Amino acid sequence: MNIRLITVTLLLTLSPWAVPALSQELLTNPTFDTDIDGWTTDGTGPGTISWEAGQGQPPGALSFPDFDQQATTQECWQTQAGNYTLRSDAYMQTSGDFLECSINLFRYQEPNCSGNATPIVVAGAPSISIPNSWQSLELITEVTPSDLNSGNFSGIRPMLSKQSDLQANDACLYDNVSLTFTPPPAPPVPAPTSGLFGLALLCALLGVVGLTALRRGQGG
Ligand SMILES: [Ca+2]
Repeated sequence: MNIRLITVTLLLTLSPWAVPALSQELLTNPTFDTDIDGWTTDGTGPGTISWEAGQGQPPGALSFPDFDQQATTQECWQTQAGNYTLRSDAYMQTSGDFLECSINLFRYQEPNCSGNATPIVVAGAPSISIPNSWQSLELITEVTPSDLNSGNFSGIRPMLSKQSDLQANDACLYDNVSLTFTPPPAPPVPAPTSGLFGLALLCALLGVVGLTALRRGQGG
């Protein structure tokens, strides 16, 4: 067995370091390559959403051509404790100087996203006000166990929205949407021993590793 591998294994086994948590992408159609399947209007706006073949990076984007509008996923996730990160590229297409294209995460009373919907960030998501250029939006929120116990945080769903429509041809375009969930770090790996005995054992094991390396060095 490789000496370095043995050393790293020993250190990981005996130290109380936490194992880093891995992020998981939740969305199934985040880049709109050929369609906007899986995305729908939330029923509150008067207009529609559509697929724009020639827009986006790479081409294929979700577009809001009409007045005040929101779009969400048909899929809903039962909320878990951890970090949720929502990202999107957004393009504010307007002949004026202001149009709000924003992203948000909504929480629901029920795990199937029924009941009251409340924006997680009450003040609203990041919005963009630079016309006719692609911007990157990002929203990160932490869900704690006490949030889940509050009884009003069972389902979670992303929301793209277009507001403050002022010009005739205003549109919000979205591409490369991403919703990732990162669970809390795993609890520290317990050391097999504790206190001075554990320290002595670590020193002894590292000594054995060092002696082996020394002998190999002398032998080779
Ligand atoms: Ca695209």
